[in-house]
Amino acid sequence: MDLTVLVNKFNVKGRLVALEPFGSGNINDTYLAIYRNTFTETQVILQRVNRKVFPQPEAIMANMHEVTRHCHEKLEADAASGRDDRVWQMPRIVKSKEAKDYVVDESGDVWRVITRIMSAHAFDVAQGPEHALECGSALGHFHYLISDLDPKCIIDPLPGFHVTAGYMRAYDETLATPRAKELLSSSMEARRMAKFVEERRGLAACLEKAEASGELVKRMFHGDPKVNNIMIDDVTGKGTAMIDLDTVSPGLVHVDFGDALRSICNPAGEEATNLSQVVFDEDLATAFCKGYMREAGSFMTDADRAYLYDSIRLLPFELGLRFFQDFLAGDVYFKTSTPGQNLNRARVQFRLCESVEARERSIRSMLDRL
Ligand code: GN1
Ligand code: MG
Repeated sequence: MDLTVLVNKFNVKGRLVALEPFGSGNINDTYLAIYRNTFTETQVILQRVNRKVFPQPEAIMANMHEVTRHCHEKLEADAASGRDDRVWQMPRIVKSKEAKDYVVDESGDVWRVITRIMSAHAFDVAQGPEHALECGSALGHFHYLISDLDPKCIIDPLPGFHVTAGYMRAYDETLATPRAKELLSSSMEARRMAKFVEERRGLAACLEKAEASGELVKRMFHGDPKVNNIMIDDVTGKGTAMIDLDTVSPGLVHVDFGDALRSICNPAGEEATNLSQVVFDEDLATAFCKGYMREAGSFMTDADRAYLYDSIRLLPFELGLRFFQDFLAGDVYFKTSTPGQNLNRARVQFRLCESVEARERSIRSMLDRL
């Protein structure tokens, strides 16, 4: 279906004056739509939910409905009470002209429109300690917002998401395929990376074991709190919203903590090609943690704190493993624009994991001081 026809199925006032690709997500297709009328302009985000990744796109939308309903109520109550030092925001679902949360096109794809958070931006890499601190505050505040969301309202958006042991199994299955064998035999780099994974098999289940033993308990998590899913207010420089709410579900907050840090503390970014620039920046980590603890520190138990370092080490390993497995499987999950892109993304994450390992003592002592 023509994109213009599609976006016009949603209830936005004004005339459509621009519709263009937007953002740098690896999963969904995202567009910015601008509408104007005589007096003002409305900007909204049009997205196709990736059916290859999310087995039940309708469930993603039902979840989004619940998450935004819950958080908007809380946000409005907090704003009225003057509790916060800023206006925290969250996108809203724009209904279709048939008053639905989404539109299904003729090929069965689910499309949605959500409001754009105006006068705010997300960045692909951290801009410095102040930005990192604001990212920490935004994630901590988001954890507060979703902490009392009833898990029964949420349908598992992506079975197996962030189950590292499951990614290990998928990797092992892929390794046994002819395609993967051939890729490994023809690339020394790929063999080096396979060795890197072998050396860390024991790491994969660290959080899952702690959960199984009852030391860690699932709460609600965001699932994808990377730096470009954290909106910063252009006017004040403060964190204002978390976006990309597709994976909000019951999970360990450690996964969010580790995932945010692996993204924010790598100033070279996920697509870096010069590996020597990929380092875990401890100043950014300290700033992030300060912001996070300010908003969410009161939820942290001693057991939670004991696993923070493991989460910082695990998440770059897990994402590297996911990219590497996808490369070996023929780039079927993450969007790519060049053939070796997933291999390169994996190299970056593994390098980051090594950089965390090299700084273990210093990272642990920073965490102990929180
Ligand atoms: C994917 O769509 P995007 O770019 O926000 C992925 C995350 C990864 C991230 C790495 C559902 O997120 O888990 O951390 O790429 N989302 C899913 O850039 O797999
Ligand atoms: Mg995402």
